[in-house]
Amino acid sequence: MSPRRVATLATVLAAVVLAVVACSSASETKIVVAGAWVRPAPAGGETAAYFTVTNAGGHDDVLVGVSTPDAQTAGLHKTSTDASGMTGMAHTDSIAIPAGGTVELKAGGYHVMLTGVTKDLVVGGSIDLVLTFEQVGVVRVKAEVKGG
Ligand SMILES: [Cu+2]
Repeated sequence: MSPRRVATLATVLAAVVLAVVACSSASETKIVVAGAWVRPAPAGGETAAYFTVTNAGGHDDVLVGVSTPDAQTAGLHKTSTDASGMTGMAHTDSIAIPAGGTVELKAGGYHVMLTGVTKDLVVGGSIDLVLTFEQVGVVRVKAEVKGG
């Protein structure tokens, strides 16, 4: 082969590799967790943590679990208001994160419930959250302690 043909072949191969990479990443699930924060609480107390999950990939995913080294228990909860106006919260096993969608955990909706926090959570501090998704597996995030 002439050097020119080799160069052409290399270019074609590079293009093929790039196309394959682009294809596989477009079809994979891509989960981004942003803006994680937790309400202040005294050591031993309970509190709630919030964050936004974006699924930038082409497959649905499901948040199936949460844990933290910074509290005795951590669980997924949902706050809702019933027909009579009573607000309560209940454990939920999972939160669906549809392909291309964003799910916000926020006051009045989904949240991470923490009980028995192992240290005083004061503004400026942080805790570690370990989130488990059905497709992408474990995602670790730092939640900043914030008022509000
Ligand atoms: Cu709760």
